Amino acid sequence: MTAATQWTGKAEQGELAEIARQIREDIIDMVWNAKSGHPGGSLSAAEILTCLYFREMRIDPERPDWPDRDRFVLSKGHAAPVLYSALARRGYFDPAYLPTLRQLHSPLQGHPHLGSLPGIETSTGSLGQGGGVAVGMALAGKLDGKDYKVYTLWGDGELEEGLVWESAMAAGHYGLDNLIGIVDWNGLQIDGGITEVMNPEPIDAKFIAFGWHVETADGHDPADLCRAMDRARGVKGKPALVLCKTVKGKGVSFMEGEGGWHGKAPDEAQWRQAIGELGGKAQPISPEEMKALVAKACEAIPHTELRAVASDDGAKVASTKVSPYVIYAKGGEVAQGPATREAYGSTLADLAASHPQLVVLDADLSKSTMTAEFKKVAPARFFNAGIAEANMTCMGGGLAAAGKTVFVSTFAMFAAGRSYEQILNTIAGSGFNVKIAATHAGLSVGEDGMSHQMLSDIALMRSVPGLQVLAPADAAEASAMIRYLADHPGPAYIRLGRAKAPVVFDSAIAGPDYDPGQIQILREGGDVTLAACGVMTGIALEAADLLAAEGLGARVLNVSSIKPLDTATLIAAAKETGAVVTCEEHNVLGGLGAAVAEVLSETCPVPVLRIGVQDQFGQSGVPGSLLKLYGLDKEHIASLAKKAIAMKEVPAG
Ligand SMILES: Cc1ncc(C[n+]2csc(CCOP(=O)(O)OP(=O)(O)O)c2C)c(N)n1
Repeated sequence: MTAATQWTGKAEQGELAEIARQIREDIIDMVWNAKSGHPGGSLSAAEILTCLYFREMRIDPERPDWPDRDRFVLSKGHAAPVLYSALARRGYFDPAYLPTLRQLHSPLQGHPHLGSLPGIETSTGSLGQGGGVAVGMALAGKLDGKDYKVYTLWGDGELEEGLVWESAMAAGHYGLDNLIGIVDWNGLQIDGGITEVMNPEPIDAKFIAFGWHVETADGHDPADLCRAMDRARGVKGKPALVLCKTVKGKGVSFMEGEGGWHGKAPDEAQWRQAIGELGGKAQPISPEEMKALVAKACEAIPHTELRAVASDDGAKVASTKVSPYVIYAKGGEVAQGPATREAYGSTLADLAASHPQLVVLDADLSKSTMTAEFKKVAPARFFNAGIAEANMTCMGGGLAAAGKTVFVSTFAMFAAGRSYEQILNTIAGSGFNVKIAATHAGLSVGEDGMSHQMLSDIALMRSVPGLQVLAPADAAEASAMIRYLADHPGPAYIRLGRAKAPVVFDSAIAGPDYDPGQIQILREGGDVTLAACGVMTGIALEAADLLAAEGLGARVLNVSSIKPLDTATLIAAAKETGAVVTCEEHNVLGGLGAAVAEVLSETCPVPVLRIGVQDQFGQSGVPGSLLKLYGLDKEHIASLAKKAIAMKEVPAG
């Protein structure tokens, strides 16, 4: 690699070609040292990023978080080498560390990861997600009255992703003239030419039809590119696209226009040849030098560690007292109160005035999710994403990136199902402050039947690192949770119901001491533990009454945080009662029962039996009948509790 040149301030037009040359040399060197990576689509974008980072964007490498900065989202995240080189050459970090790309412990991950390197605005790599994030950032700019611009770079093959068009539609709909999309129009994807694999042409006409202004440019001519970018910056009332004609592998003779160089590293001879063609000098790095360089990079580049696992770091101290907020009287029937989604809507509306950073998104279900309540009182901070849940999730990420506390809402089926991978990669993968409020979860959706009864969301969501997974027992607890989430940054999933919910808690539970990470003991008992969440908590209390009538003491736990799980209180209950029954309105695979069984089998093996849907689909019916049909009723809980008690009495062996 040549000397660690860093440019400060805006480059002169005449310098741009030299900067792009340097970036190409970096790309080849990085991929050679990594022995893997994506040279083709990085080389094709060298002038595009040069133009952005050295002429167009209002940025300050000394202040990567400067609120007024222009933002760049590399939606085609596999081109990380070109981004890393541009950031380093522009002064975000020392270019000497570029060769550590993809090495274990290096902050230069294979795809951009928010927090690993200064200047990265969001985690990307899963194609199609950058546009929605850029839309969210642009919406935040409008909300805050800021004049920054948001740029996002798509690959032309990436345009085959439906999600790109969801974001393009949203940008057009909201008239985001602070958003500039760029397409690296190199004509190749992995399996061949874009027109052979799945033709996204005509690209310009499609964007125009989505309400965009379109510029075209020679993506390798810095002057032409900058002119097109300048024109795009000046567009008013609509988003602008700069369609950049490029050559994949540009600058290296044997890579140019060759699809095979999409994701492949050169061998030594090819590396030497490529560096030579680019006018540089091949400088090998020994394994020892590389190790030392990674260690230095780790120290020198400010970065956060990859987010820690949050599965068992809930309450550290076991709860010992029965919750003072339980209002269900022994021996009765739990009264039915408001649905948890009703509490969601009214609490959001309540918080609107005191939380000016609160923003709410919905996907054409605001009257059902109850976010319409928030819209009534804070219309400027409510955005409808249309029937485009995955894009809504990404938009939430972009708004959160700009400092908003974001609640995104739709039915659990679409929140956790349709948007699973956006939650995983964009929201949790970036650690964004986005709360996924998923209503209409579980069997109690009722008559809509199977397609709307999400029974797998807890399983999906608890496997997302760093995501809090909550399921309130009733409306009072749902309200307490929403208040808590509004004040505690970080990604979270909250599972809410459609139907009237059993009333378990007094509304006073929503006090400043409320901590969803703490299991609440609802009833003391020494013979068996009933660990429940969501609507099943109230039913578990009724089951405890049935057991009491037979002289059996059931300790009832409200495990409304499935992750992090309050293992201290759970293990104490398992030890003291010797048997556990879990109760959830969810598939028995992967949900609360699985979480409890995992912890107890590793710490305190006692019989654990699971009430829930037995790996089946639901059907239409009224909620109460459905719960009974699938065995989610007090009689079945009581009978399983007796079975669990009998199991602990069987001598081992
Ligand atoms: C959602 C998703 N699907 C598949 C991939 C695997 N993948 C990585 S790059 C790529 C081809 C991208 O082609 P294009 O957008 O034209 O990028 P370029 O040629 O500019 O590198 C594919 C399929 C991915 N990263 N994300």
